Amino acid sequence: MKYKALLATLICMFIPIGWVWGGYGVSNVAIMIGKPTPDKVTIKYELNLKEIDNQHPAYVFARYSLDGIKWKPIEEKCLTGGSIVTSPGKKEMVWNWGASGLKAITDKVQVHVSAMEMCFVPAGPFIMGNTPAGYGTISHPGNPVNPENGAYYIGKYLVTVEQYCEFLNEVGNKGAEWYHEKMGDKEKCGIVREGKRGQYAYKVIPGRERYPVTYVSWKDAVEFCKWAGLRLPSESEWEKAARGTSNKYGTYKGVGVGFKYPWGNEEYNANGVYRANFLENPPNAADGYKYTSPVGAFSKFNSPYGVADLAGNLWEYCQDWYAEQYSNPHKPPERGSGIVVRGGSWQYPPMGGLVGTRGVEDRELRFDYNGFRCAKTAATKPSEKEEKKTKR
Ligand SMILES: [Ca+2]
Repeated sequence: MKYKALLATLICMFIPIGWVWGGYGVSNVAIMIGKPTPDKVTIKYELNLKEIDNQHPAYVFARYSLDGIKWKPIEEKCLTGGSIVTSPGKKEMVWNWGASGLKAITDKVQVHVSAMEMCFVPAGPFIMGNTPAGYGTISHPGNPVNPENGAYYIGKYLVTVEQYCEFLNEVGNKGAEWYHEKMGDKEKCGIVREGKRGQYAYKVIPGRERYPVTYVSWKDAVEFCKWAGLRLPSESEWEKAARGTSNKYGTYKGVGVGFKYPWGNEEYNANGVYRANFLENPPNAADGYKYTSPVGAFSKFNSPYGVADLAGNLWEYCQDWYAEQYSNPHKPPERGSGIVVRGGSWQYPPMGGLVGTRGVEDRELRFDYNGFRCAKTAATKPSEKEEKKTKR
């Protein structure tokens, strides 16, 4: 028996390709079963996302399979050293597989690791909705309110064709529920499905990897977020990420009103420089894009927190049900007839990109002008927890 265990360990140290795999932003995944202790697995990987730092970290998430067919997320609570990573390079994390509910682990275990760029948004109030400065023009933004979100992370980019394809392949047969053949459109999305029912495989049309995924419904988006251990942003989180709290253009109730567009208050085409992908009339493609643009194509014009493409490209799904007026203090309605979308799109005029502009969408329909990005609540720092305890 001892010999077998040793052999298994050796095999795992030189594990064949295909047992472990790095998705978007990750390569050279290797696992060591029984390291550093028999009840743990060490997962080594290389993080290739170069532009990350403390304020703009990578979110790293892992999944495992015991049979190569069914995949499960390795939850954050079972993983040490994963989740938020602030520099690129060689990394490792430790999986406490007992905490994942497993009684034993064999050398058949497979692990996938992927990453996603995020931006940190600190806790604190901001001004939401239309203000005297006129930061929203349609859909009854109502009186400005100043919700106070906790700290959170929001996806730097819209979820891409490449990332969504990873999800579809990994959820196997269930992927069929979250795919629509319109996603095969090579100008507007770019995921094709091959194989028979029950054995589908999904492929990215070459060149479409970094375009945002379209023809996803709100429900598809929610499933993707769950798969990644994330969630959709609330409407107020979305808007804070877009406008910030700068007082350069005034304050309201003592809080900076932020910007009119994610990049500032200059018009979308000031000095002949296009800052986002909108529908213009005429000519339609003056900003360089007739349909969607690759994520980050306007990266000089990111939001105050570094978030790309919040204006234009695709309307973005929020977690919240839509109500015509905000309540004050802000609280999204319990139910509604549709959910909130934000930011405008490639087929909507530039007013869609004003930070206060709101739209409403059905939860189940799929269009070529809607997409999404993920969000995550930021963990309270241990020091802050301690401080609260002491105060009590
Ligand atoms: Ca355009």
